[in-house]
Amino acid sequence: PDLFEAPDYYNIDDLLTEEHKLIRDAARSWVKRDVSPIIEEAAQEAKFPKSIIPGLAEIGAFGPYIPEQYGGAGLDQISYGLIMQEIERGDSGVRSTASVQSSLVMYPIWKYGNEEQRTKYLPKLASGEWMGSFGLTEPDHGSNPGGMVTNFKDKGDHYLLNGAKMWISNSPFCDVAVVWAKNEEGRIHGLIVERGMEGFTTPETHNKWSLRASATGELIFQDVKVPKENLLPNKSGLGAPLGCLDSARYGIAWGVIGAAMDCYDTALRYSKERIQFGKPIGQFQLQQKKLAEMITEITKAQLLCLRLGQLKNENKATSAQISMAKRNNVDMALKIARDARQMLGGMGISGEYSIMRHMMNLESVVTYEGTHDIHLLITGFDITGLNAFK
Ligand code: TGC
Ligand code: FAD
Repeated sequence: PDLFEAPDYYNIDDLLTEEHKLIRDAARSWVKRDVSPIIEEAAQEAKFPKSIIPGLAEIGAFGPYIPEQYGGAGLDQISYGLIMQEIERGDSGVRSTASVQSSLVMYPIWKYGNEEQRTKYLPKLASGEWMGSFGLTEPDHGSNPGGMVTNFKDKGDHYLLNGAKMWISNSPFCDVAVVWAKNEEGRIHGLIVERGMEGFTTPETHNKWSLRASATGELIFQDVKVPKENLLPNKSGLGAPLGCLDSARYGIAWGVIGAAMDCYDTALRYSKERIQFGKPIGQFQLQQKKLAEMITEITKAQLLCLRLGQLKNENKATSAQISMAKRNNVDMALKIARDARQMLGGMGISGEYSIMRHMMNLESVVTYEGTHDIHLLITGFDITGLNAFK
């Protein structure tokens, strides 16, 4: 049974509205009922559990902050964060699916698309009828996406797209892909590529030890004819995909708190039940130190996210502020997962508990959406004005 109890050491619930709590609790109940019972097996078998797609749509995880007129949930940024937190308490891979759909597919269509594109794609993406993926990373361009070589040429009545994207979440089953490619002048644009277009394939990447319940793959384009109406008209340049990443990174900063909470809660419970040397292991100072540091770090991460959420709601959050929260919180969650795993001794490596799965998942989360070191350099640039990337 899923015994999870969410820690709230600083009564942060008192700072949330009734609506926030209702949305959070609905997501929490859904994760308990529909994700926790199946997720371990899905991860062991390395299969994304497609059966949860309607549930994700129902809790508002697909486009939480996209206006209701386009099928989104029309919520604020704190609600979005709370939904991500609850989903990632279940599994980072499930949160990945929701992050990609919301912030990397729906967001660019909403922000950079025209009205026809919004009405054609957003309602179907919000309901989960269509699933999306986001193609930025290439085999030779990960941290440095500005160097991408995927390109398209104007052929009069259509564009001709060539190139390849790698490490793409949801790629093996996506119906649509928002793909970033350079035009003949070398300017980056977003194109909506649909499954079924000739020359477009999505091979799955196997052999992952992390994010096993999420499907990852490539996007390959060989002379794909993309209709001209599929180009996102309202923003171009590297700032366009980076703007989507701001929204996804914000969701991750909240999401990983969920994974950390689950590891902490499991270790705390275990420490009171597991007897060694005639005492619960939670009575030993070394184990208390781990738990006390975990709850301190979770509380700090919660406060960071809440304040960032307020800034986001007021449209005042900077990209560098988001980088700081993504970096700090993922690192916090990963360290907690490692400590919690040790606290369970041998049981810590068993699939009977969620900790090892969280720990392995978080190795992807610390790498994708900008690595730990890239985010540090973004902070470094912001505070010194000196750019380490140039
Ligand atoms: P740089 O010259 O600094 O910037 C180019 C243009 O972009 C603007 N900009 C931003 N705009 C919006 N949001 C941001 N966060 C922005 N950061 C920069 C910038 O002002 C500039 O605009 P303009 O008008 O002057 O042209 O770019 P750079 O080439 O030096 O690179 C900077 C760097 C390294 C920080 C950036 O490229 C970066 O963030 N790299 C990390 C790559 C990354 O995060 N990839 C993620 C791929 S998607 C993914 O991982 C999904 S996982 C999903 C899941 O499963 O959850
Ligand atoms: P590299 O860029 O080659 O980095 C290797 C190492 O070098 C890292 O430690 C990095 O921090 C360091 N490094 C690089 N540049 C510098 C520098 N200037 N200074 C100091 N150190 C540096 N991408 C998408 O587009 N869409 C997706 O849906 C998506 N999903 C993903 C899912 C998974 C499971 C994973 C693992 C990745 C996913 N990614 C996705 C790709 C992800 O964003 C990249 O892996 C990430 O941006 C890092 O790129 P890279 O793997 O090429 O590493």
